Amino acid sequence: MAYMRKNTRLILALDVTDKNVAVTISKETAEHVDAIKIGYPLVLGAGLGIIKKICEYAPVIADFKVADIPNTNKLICSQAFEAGASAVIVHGFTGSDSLFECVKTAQEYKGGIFVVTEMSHPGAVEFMAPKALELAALAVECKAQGVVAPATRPDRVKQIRKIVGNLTIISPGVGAQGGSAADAIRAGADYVIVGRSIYNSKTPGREAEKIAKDIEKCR
Ligand code: NUP
Repeated sequence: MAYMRKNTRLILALDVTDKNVAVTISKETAEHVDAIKIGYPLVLGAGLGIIKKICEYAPVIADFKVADIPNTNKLICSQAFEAGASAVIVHGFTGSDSLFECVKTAQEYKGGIFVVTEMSHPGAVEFMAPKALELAALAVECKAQGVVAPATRPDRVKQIRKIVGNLTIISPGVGAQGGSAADAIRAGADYVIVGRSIYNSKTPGREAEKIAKDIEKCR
C-alpha cells in the first residue's frame, strides 16, 4: 500500500480522543486529505483498533515518535504496522542503530518511516534546532521514506529539503501554531499536516477543502 495518496497534499492530524468523533471527522474530511495522522491522544483514548477503522477512510500515519533502543523500536513499529498503519513517525536522536531498526521493520510491512528533524513548537530551538540538519542527513543515510519538518519555520524546511533530496517532507505547524500551508509548500514541503484548525472547526470537511485549495494554488 502507498504510504499516502498524492492528491491534495494535506494530512489531517486527528488528535481527538473519542472514537465516534474520530470516525465522524474522518468521514467528513476523507475526500480532502491524503492521509490521517493519529497519535497518542486518539490511540490512548480509543485503543489501537482505531487504526483499522480510520483506514477505511484514508491511509493512517502513526505519530508515535518512537525513541528507544533498537529492539523496543522494532516492537513498537511492528505493533503499529500490524494494526494497519501505513507509516510511523519516529525520532532520530536515539541514533542510527535505533532508526535503522525502524526502517528495517517498516520494510517487512512495506510501510514507511518518517523521521522528526526540528519540531514546530518554540521549545524545539533549545535542543533540537542545532541537530536538525544532522537528523535530516541521518534519515537519508538510514533510508527512511521522509522527514517531519516545521511549517512554523519555512527557512528550515528549505534547508532540510536541500539535505533530503527527493525524500518526502511532511510539515506540521499550520494554523493553530501560526504557520502557513502555502509558505511550507513553497519552501519545499510535500505535504502539510493540520490538526486543530480542522478538527475544532464546526465544519471540518469544509475547512479541509479550503486548506487543500490553498495548497493547490501554490503548487
Ligand atoms: O514538529 C512537530 N510538530 C507537530 O505539531 C511534529 C509533530 N508530529 N507535530 C504534530 O502535528 C502534533 O503532535 C500534532 O499532532 C500535529 C499538529 O497539530 P495542530 O497544531 O495543527 O493542531
